[in-house]
Amino acid sequence: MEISALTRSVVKRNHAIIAPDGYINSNVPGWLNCTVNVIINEQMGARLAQTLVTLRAGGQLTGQTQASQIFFFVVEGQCEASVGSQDRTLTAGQYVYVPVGQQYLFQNPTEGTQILTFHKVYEPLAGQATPAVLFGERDLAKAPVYMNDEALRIQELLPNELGFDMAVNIFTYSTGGHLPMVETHIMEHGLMYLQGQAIYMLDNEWYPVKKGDSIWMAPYCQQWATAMGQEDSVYIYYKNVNRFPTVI
Ligand code: UGY
Ligand code: MN
Repeated sequence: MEISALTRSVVKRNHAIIAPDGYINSNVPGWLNCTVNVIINEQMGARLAQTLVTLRAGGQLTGQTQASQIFFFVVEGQCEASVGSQDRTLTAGQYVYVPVGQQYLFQNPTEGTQILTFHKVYEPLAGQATPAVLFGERDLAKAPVYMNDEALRIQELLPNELGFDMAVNIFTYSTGGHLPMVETHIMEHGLMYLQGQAIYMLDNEWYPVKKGDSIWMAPYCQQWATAMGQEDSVYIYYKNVNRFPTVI
């Protein structure tokens, strides 16, 4: 029998593991006929938000971005997306980036469609245009080898241009793949595992993680990870980029 008093989730000062077993649903105005789990937000000390939305048949997400841009990624299922003047059907692995001040509508989902969102307050940069709406899809063929290690591949889902102040990448570790060093950096991460299992080290603590788990890493939270098991270990992650690093 499972013991309901146990969980792999932890919430610490500079990192969190959020496993689905502890989800409690939120109501979000304009997001209808769906369950919304707010996995990361500023209440934790984060400077991004990450949610997971599960749509019922007839569900819809409607709204207008304000100060924050939103990246929507279809984890499972399919739905119709209307953003700006563009209408597309999005299936698993496809995404749309919605810049600030833009209306969006997601509708006609298949039952159980899951959409992951990353939100960040947009910081404009003088001389750089605010990014436009962007559609795209997961594609391992567009994921170059990372740091000369054939076991590691990263696909960048947003262009590496100064107008963007956030990156969203898909990181694939094949069996035996691991980060080449303990990373110690100013950038913050939110992530969700899309496939497989891994061991993640955060601030010198060791966590087994798997598909469906999410992780928050504050700036300077030391991090290392290795794939575990017989299949690729894959996560989609957010990172803040391209802005002046200090107010001093
Ligand atoms: O881009 C990154 O900082 C990435 N290598 N970090 C991570 O996957 N934890
Ligand atoms: Mn990192």
